[in-house]
Amino acid sequence: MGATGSHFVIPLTHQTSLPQSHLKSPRRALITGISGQDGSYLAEFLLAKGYDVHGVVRRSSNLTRDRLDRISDLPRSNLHYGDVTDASSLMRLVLELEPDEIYNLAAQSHVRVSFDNPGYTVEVGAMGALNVLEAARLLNERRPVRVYQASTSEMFGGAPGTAPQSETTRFHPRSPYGCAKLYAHAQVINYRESYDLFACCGILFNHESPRRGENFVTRKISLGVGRIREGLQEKLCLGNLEARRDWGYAGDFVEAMWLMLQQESPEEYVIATGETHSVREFLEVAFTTAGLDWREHVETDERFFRPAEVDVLLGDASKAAEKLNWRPTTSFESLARMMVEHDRDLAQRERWAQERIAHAGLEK
Ligand code: NAP
Ligand code: G4F
Repeated sequence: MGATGSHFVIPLTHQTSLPQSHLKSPRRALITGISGQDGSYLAEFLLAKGYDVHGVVRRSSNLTRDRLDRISDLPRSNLHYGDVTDASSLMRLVLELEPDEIYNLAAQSHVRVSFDNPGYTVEVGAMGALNVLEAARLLNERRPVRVYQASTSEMFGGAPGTAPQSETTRFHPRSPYGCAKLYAHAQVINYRESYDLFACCGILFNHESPRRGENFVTRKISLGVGRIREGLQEKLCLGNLEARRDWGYAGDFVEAMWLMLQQESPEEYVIATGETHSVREFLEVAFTTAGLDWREHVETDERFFRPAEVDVLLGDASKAAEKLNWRPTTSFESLARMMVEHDRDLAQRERWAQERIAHAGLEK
């Protein structure tokens, strides 16, 4: 039982990872950022493949582990308190666990927030990745380890004329977040070339799901649609509606992370759907799904615009299709509908809860 009661944090001193038994045991993966959208899907994916999954979670005053509910009682799931900015504890964890694969997903991943907190974003995204690489380098001297780094299409910057972006497109990041990720990306290649470390970068374009953080645009919209439909709010305030993104489904994208680490040699791969849509188009599908007209409910607010915008992202994932045999399975429309249906359900439960409280109040 974990330190938190209902969750499953195993104290480090209770780890069972002895090197002698390692050869016979299932493959072991360590995921930083396991409590995030991608971390939770990846953990489920790896558990289904028979892996022992270990995840790094940060201590916070509020438990943020809802996305891990489905796996929290499974015997092969293990959580450890840690932080990628804490190099020594990360090193200790990696050397004690001796994972076969490390997935570095930890980041302050919100682009707008990175303009407000650039130092922190760089500390986690850039130095955190360096700490992961250093730990992997030391482990690699003892036994082979493979590393996945969560790179991003934000590194391209989306300048006119650059779409579709592929592995050979020039990088031109336009946010502290993008710059931090580009540093990490370059270090992965440097560690590969300098130390013969099996380390890959997945250059992932936007991917969403019902588990997406609530302040990213697609989830903000699907949550807003649900609440407007249930009469819980009237308006939705957004920023730039003209920005275009290549939006895929997170459940599809985590498979690509794993596939990269199963190849003979480590390389970079763009992972994308090959379609681009504007925020306005997402609004259209999301509101129509709930029988609403977005023009009656959406307002724009300066607060949600960015000092610099990435105008158009559109990925060319033909290398991943050819070498990894990876293809997205979820269309833009299905993704938007999936998110709206999930969040209508949430809003309905919120309304019922409010009605029960109001009703109980009347009975007093
Ligand atoms: P997310 O939902 O924001 O999750 C980020 C995760 O990182 C959370 O588990 C968070 O923990 C953890 N984290 C933050 N700071 C940390 C630290 N100092 N030490 C350890 N863990 C820390 O992001 P996501 O959408 O799953 O994305 C996963 C990764 O892919 C990120 O690196 C992101 O930048 C990158 N990426 C995402 C997309 C996308 O469209 N989703 C596209 C390209 C690349 P808490 O729960 O404690 O905050
Ligand atoms: O949903 P977003 O915040 O995602 P963004 O900035 O594209 O970043 C996401 O994808 C990256 C991959 O390309 C990841 F690396 C990164 O970690 C993150 O997952 O914004 C999408 C677009 C932007 O152009 C933004 O200006 O939507 C526009 N937007 C308009 N109104 C808004 C809003 N974005 C947010 N978050 N909130 C708004 O109200």
